[in-house]
Amino acid sequence: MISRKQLHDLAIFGGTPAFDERLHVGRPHVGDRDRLLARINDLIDRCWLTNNGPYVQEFERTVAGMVGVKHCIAMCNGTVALEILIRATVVTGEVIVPSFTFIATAHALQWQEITPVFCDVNPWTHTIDPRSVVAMMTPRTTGIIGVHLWGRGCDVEALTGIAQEHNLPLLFDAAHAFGCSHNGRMIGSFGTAEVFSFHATKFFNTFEGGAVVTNDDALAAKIRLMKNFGFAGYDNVAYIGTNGKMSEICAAMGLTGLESLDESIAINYRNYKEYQHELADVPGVHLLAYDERERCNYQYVVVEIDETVTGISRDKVMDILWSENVLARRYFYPGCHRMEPYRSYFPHAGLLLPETERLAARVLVLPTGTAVSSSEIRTICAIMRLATVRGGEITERLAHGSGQLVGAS
Ligand code: T4K
Repeated sequence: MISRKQLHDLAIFGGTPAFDERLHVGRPHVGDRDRLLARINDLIDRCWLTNNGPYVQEFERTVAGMVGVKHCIAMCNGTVALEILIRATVVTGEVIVPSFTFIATAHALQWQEITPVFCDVNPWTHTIDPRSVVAMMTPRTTGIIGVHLWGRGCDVEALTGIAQEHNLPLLFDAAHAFGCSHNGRMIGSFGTAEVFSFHATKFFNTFEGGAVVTNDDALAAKIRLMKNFGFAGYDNVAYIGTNGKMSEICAAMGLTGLESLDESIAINYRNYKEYQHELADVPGVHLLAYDERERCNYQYVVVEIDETVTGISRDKVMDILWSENVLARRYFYPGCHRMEPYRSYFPHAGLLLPETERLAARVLVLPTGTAVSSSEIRTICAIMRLATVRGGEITERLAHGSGQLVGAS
């Protein structure tokens, strides 16, 4: 293994990169390939490729059972699932949503000309801050969307109280939170309805995919119509709809992945513990903790770099990692409010979002999943340790042009 003890060992200063091949934050898990291929053969033999086929129905039943809800409506991706759910419940006005999330949460609103009003997050959990929700309310507020960021449950109880008091639908973007619980109850069963993403980069995937989960019978029926052009039967369109259907091959991937879900979580947990152990005593590097009393998928390994302690910015640490072929990501930089069109609509939004601004400058997501071994994690952590313990010196050398930036940031 390549040592990372001296500054000249770092690839950014001319050393050999620690990894020959790039390490990604989210390599897709495939599960048992033979089981998947058998299912694909079956669906080809059946000649039933989409439109509510048997695999999609089985997938929906299984997910609903796991989450403990009456309805799961599988979709082609998480973004379309969000759009359809929002259209089925909100329709107009302003919806309060955290800015510290993937851009899809905000776009799903704006796409339908509903205004996302950005609120701040709790600095410890990175999830929506209920006090900020209250502060952002106006007479035009028509809903609240909480995001269970990194798979950590929002303060569901406080949000439910606010939503009930103001008679608003409470939706959750649970894109990260499949297989996670909050206060012992599975995420997916809270609020009016919740949305999962099963994108390839998630610990559990259907290539592309997503779902709305809910206990509301009428809402589920409406969403089923909406994701299938509004068809209530042959030649009978009952509602405005779109094409949000999940295909059979995606459901085949999902059913296969569900069979190895525990194994995927165990690997993520092992990786998380390895990072926790290796980074515990690195000053200025804080690993986001998961509550181990809850069920958790440990999909994201999230660190915060405190530049006031390390003397090196998060972005420079990321450049160092990229030059070593570790493709760490600064999700969800710079915050939705600093992306278009929101940046132009609300140029001063950042003034009301101090925690979002702070996190956007500090957060770095590290590689995990089945494609990363324990020894690779130890090497990543050794790089992080060297980069941050000698951060001040590195910053100075880079300022004088002695490093080879790879253009990650
Ligand atoms: N709400 C939230 C809170 C979300 O985080 C997301 C999606 C959504 C809603 C919307 O759900 P979907 O409509 O996507 O179902 C990724 C994903 O595309 C996105 O699904 C995810 N969140 C977001 C957090 O991350 P990028 O920009 O990181 O994708 P990309 O292509 O850079 O891939 C990440 C890493 O994974 C790379 O290092 C390459 C590697 N990779 C990627 C793919 C696609 C692979 O190794 N194999 C692959 O097949 O967005």
